[in-house]
Amino acid sequence: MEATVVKNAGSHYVLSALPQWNPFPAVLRGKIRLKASEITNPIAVGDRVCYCLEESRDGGQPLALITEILPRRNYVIRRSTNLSRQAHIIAANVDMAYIIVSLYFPEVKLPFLDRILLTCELYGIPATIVLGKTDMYRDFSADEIARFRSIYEGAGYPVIETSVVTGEGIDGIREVCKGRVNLFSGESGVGKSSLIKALDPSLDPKVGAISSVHLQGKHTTSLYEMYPISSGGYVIDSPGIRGFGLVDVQKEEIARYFPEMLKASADCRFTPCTHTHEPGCAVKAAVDAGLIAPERYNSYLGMLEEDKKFR
Ligand SMILES: Nc1nc2c(ncn2[C@@H]2O[C@H](COP(=O)(O)OP(=O)(O)OP(=O)(O)O)[C@@H](O)[C@H]2O)c(=O)[nH]1
Ligand SMILES: [Mg+2]
Ligand SMILES: [Zn+2]
Repeated sequence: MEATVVKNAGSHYVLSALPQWNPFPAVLRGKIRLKASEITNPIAVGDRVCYCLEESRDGGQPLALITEILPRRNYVIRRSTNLSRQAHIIAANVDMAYIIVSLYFPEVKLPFLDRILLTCELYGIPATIVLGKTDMYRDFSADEIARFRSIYEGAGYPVIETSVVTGEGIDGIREVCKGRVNLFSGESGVGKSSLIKALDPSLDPKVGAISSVHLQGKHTTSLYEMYPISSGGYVIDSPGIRGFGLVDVQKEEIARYFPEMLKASADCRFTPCTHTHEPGCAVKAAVDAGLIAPERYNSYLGMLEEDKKFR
């Protein structure tokens, strides 16, 4: 029998035979061979698995045993830091990744956002950016909101503004979530769990306060968990991401996963071109002409630098 992993609680799992919602517990017994030994979790939320039922010895409910992980269509992975060899699969078989950010409390750091976007590109997962908590800054940050939009729409990503306080953007997200498995990702305190609650008030993921000292979240959500949205579709809530080390990408390839740089690079005089010092570089020309946002280009340079340090 087949089912989807909807919750990963460390030693045990919860499965559901999607698109049905019939969550039931399951365990992984014995060894499922890991392809890459440096991956810390063999099974991630979103994985399709085969399971069998084992009669319980005390006459209770039969127990579901996971016997096989079916091949993944895609997955999102990160290393906790670039120094660590250990990687963690955030979620598998995702139709859309929503990267949730806010201009304040906590303030978005663009290089961090760009790393998550790059990872989505690397694994072929379409990404949408959610600029949340707009009720907190809409009145006095119109310029910053416009700048943010122009950077990311210019790079080819949809940007949706939301607030769970005013309800802005919630209907729109509800609509695009339908019929899909959606991942909500982003740093702690940006409002991932709050957004799930706003999409479907019958759901109750834990929501935590922002630390008044650090103006950051307190890592309230600690597990990956999929929720069925009553209007249709599924959302995976995830713990806030701290650092986002890149996995599986060679330095020469990084620029290919910035969609706007990939497009411009067709006209570079040299191939390969690192888009740093080469004469006739079309990417640098596009940055100079204001067609590629300098913020994005700087994120790219930062990734190259970091690559030099850690490899
Ligand atoms: N004003 C305002 N506050 C919000 C909004 N969305 C979330 N918050 C607040 O932000 C804080 C953090 O919200 P959570 O939903 O717990 O954030 P999270 O992203 O799930 O955080 P982690 O689980 O720690 O990763 C809570 O105090 C929420 O009430 C919003 O749209 N407007
Ligand atoms: Mg949360
Ligand atoms: Zn170039």
